[in-house]
Amino acid sequence: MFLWGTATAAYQIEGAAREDGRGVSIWDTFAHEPGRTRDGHTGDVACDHYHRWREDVALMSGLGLNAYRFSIAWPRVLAQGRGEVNARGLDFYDRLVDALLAAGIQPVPTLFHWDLPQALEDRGGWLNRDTAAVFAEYAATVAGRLADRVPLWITLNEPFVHMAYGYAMGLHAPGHLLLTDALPAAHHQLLGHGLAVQALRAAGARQVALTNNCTPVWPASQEEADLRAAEAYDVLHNRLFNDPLLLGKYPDMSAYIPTLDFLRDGDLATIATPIDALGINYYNPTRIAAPTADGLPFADAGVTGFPTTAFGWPVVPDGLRELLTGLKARYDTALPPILITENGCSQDDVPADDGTIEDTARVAFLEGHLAAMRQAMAEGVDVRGYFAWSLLDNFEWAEGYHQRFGLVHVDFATQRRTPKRSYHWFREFLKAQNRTQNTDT
Ligand code: IFM
Repeated sequence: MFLWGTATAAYQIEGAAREDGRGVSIWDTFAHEPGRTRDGHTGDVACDHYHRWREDVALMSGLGLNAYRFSIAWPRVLAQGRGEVNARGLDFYDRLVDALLAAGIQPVPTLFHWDLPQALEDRGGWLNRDTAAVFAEYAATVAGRLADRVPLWITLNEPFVHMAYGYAMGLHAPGHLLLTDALPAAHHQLLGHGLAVQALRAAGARQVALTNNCTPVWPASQEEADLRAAEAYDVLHNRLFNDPLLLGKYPDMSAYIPTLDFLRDGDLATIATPIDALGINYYNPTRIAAPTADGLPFADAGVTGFPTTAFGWPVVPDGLRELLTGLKARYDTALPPILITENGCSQDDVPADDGTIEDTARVAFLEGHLAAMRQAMAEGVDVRGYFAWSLLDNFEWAEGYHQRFGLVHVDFATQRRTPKRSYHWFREFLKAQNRTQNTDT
């Protein structure tokens, strides 16, 4: 069955930051520090999904989805990141899973979508190798409770973004500015992934995947310096996270990373523990030029000549086809089936006087990207699912509530949910898919 879903993440929607024994995450800490997020927004309340999950499952049911990707808040399950299990935290996800299954929606949980327990950050976070093993213990704990009903698990969400924004550039929690010294945070996430795959399987999980955020990289020109910089960016954004997973080795980074002294015997074999699918999040291509003076081996030259989202990201649907066929060309038989685990756009959605929200640019975005995905499939890429980001407008990290990605509008003052035009469009699209599937069988 092709999975058609929407995706969300715990800190972006749940709220209830201090309820039922939930511990503090690095995002609670970071968002409460002055100047870290736009207008000082935090995820304390977010979409209040922790209390309104029934309404949100009903919205998904109304869409006709057969899958839902959400994330589990590690500090809700283990307030200190390890040790004593918070049963009330696990109960929440247990209820959610049951409600989804009752609605005919397959739950697809992600175990880590950036909300590391603060207690683990206090011991070095992902810079500390021990965090990898602790992550696997957490994975086993959650699977022990849910694996009887959850067939497909995702270990990490976008380890590149967590490393780059959280550890290299200081734009996300935990707010470190380490530039290329952030690399151990990538390695330990990947090691944690490999250990978690093994722990999940031991606990009865049937299928396991990891989600990478990938981007087609376009050199700003054919000049040697730009080509070299583009290759460096491709290595650090894409290959650093896909090669060890799929090929069991790191790409050559010796030109800008002098030593991989964090790498120990056996790590790469653990990271390459076979997975059942690769999650891909696609938003836009990246255009790269030779470095300026900021210590990185590349510079972002900006993609121009395309429409842009409210974030200013270029809308390039064919980039999804380019990315998928490029992955197939690069990894060939080592590439497992692909799930598009996120794809979407932010728009300044304002309700009209009659309350409707005509987000026609989002409809065009979805149409274009779905067609590009189909084209990649026609060109031989094995894609098994598509999850739109996002079900709800939510807390967009450093941008706070300023970027709306939802198919459903959320009024953050009242928590009123209003399906947008894109929600109605996606529902009709899914109905048509079902009709085709029924005719085919
Ligand atoms: O909101 C994020 C999500 O948490 C991870 N992928 C990209 C989305 C849009 O920025």
